[in-house]
Amino acid sequence: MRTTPLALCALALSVVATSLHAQAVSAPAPIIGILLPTSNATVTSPVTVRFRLVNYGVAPAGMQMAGTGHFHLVIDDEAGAAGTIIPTDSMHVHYGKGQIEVTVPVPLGRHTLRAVLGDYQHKVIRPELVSPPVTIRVVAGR
Ligand SMILES: [Cu+2]
Repeated sequence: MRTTPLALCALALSVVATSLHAQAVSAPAPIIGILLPTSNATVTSPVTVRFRLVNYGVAPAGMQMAGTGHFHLVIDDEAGAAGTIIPTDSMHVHYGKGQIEVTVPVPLGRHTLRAVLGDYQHKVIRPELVSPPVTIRVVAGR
């Protein structure tokens, strides 16, 4: 069978289209978020926080595996730049066991929560995976 130049051209185009498609499928953009509490929620402490992570993996701290990290809850602070170590205190909480839902004490009043993904060494991953801020109001329980 003879292959015409037009057929070769069509074949080449379909190979390009296939490889572009494969690239798009193999590296979809990761998404990080906080599912709970919802923005502007009024809650009592301790607060249940449920994280969301799409197109990226969760692994315990200390486990070096490409494409994975563990959650940090940052309260009333910005996330650090990529590569910086996330502090450890009551307002920068590490979930190094790979938790995706946690219960955390939060002081009374208005607070802003951010989920930040850190690598196996607790450094903000590159490029940064930081959730949109979620503002909550913590009130005294009955
Ligand atoms: Cu950490």
